[in-house]
Amino acid sequence: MGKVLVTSALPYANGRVHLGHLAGAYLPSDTYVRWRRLKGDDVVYVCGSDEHGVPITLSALKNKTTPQDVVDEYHVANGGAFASALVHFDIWGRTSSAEHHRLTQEFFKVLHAKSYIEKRGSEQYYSERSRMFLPDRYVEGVCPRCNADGARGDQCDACGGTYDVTELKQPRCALPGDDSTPVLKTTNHWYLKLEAFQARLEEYVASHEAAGPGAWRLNTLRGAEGWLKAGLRARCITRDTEWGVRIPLDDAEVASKRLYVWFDAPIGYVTFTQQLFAQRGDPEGWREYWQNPDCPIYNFIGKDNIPFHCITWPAMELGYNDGREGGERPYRLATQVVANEFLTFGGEKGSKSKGNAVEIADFVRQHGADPLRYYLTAIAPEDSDSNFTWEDFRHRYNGELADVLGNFAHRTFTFTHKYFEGRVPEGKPAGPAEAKLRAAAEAARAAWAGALDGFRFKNALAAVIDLAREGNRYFDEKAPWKQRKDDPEACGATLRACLETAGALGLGLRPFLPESSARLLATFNLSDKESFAAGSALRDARDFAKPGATLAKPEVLFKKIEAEA
Ligand code: B3M
Ligand code: ZN
Repeated sequence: MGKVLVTSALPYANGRVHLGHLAGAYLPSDTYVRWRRLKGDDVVYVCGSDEHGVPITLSALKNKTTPQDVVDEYHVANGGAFASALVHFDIWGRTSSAEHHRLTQEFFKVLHAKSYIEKRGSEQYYSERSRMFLPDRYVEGVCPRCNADGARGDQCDACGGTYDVTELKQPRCALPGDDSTPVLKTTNHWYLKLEAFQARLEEYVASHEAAGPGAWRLNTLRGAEGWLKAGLRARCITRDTEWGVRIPLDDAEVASKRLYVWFDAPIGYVTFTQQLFAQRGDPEGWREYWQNPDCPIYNFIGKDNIPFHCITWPAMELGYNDGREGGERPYRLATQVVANEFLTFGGEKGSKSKGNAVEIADFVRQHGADPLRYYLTAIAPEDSDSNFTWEDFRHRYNGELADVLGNFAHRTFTFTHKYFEGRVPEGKPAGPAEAKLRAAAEAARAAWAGALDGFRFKNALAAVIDLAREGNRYFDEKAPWKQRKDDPEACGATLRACLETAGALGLGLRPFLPESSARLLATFNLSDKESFAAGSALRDARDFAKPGATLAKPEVLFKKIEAEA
């Protein structure tokens, strides 16, 4: 039972998180955290708002407010949205905090002192009218790839292409009230020399090729390998903006520049862990998660974040380790980077500007957290993009949760109440049909645990539903409503086997549907504490249904959702 660190990508505090975010980086990590805790591991789970970046300054300009107001609003809204979906981080931090700025500057200073960061001149767009250098996002024009107008400085929404801002055709300034044509001028920026880490990163990535729990998914491996094959080059880590972490150098040019958001954001994982342990009164405790070779680190992200987690952030950690003061233990690189594909809406990626995505809090208000968690896991975009539709949600929820699992638990519990005074019957010794059902439960449990260990959440959940299907088949075959009259002892054996299976289902749901799992298991009159004593190993589901134990009144677990008019 060891220490485990889990992180979820820090969402930008520049818009409300939607189901696409939840499915990509938050629900899988929360599920995984619940799973590891169920196994008795000591898990720390960190997340928080990514509050820097030029797009936030653009939002502020557009809405005639300040970047601080923008991030204050979304930090609260997004924290609430995750909580409503029962995604429970140990800390919900903010990269605008003083501690985070301090630690980011520390990383910069160490990397700079080791000459992993250097200053270079480059040509950049400048607005004569506004008298400022323009970060890429402040320039718009015609896409050099597909000729669509309104392409952003570094990326085109129409074709998804990325390019250098200087390739943009007919560039114009994108500042509110300034659409002048920018001119190229020379300015200095600071660059992280990624090429210095090429060999070590190749080795790191290759070590995650092999099969086993440390193996990365194909999308992650291919993404990282793509960068390595192209050859790592220095990346600019500063921007012309006054919103962000100050560059900790004695240099007149730093005044109007800040560190690039992707330099500071991953450091947020560390800052938040530090803040969490400071709150717990153990200010050095974070090191046992970050600098401990026995503590695995799992990063859950969306696929667009792969290079930052598999290349740039590990490079920063390696560089920091090279320059750290004697005595400090080295940072450990991530064991697993679990990257998901996208959840789409009407076949398109959810986006704020399109307004096509469903907001988390809205969904939960309408249908509750567990139905949402069920559906997003059932269609998890693990290997390819998957599409959200309301109709499919109703179909899966009604057809699987309500009709299969909910129905099995309900008929089992109500029958026990009606004919066995609400007590788990002893019944006849188990026969071949009971043995078969138990074997199915054992097989389901092995498939479930193996899939959870391998980050295959969709398969793990399917194993639970399949077991419920098996349970229904057994119930129908045994027909206890007939057995009760012909052979009450055999009927007892049937119900006992069904109750054990219901216990296994309650346990199986636990990482996925925390509320429903608790409600199901509460029918066995065991408190959560009794069922899952802290630090205990995985409970045998049969313990839930001990002969003679009294059951609480069952409730309907999953009410059917009517089709919308
Ligand atoms: N904020 C990007 C995103 O939400 C970014 C993740 C940071 S993780 C350190 O896609
Ligand atoms: Zn384009």
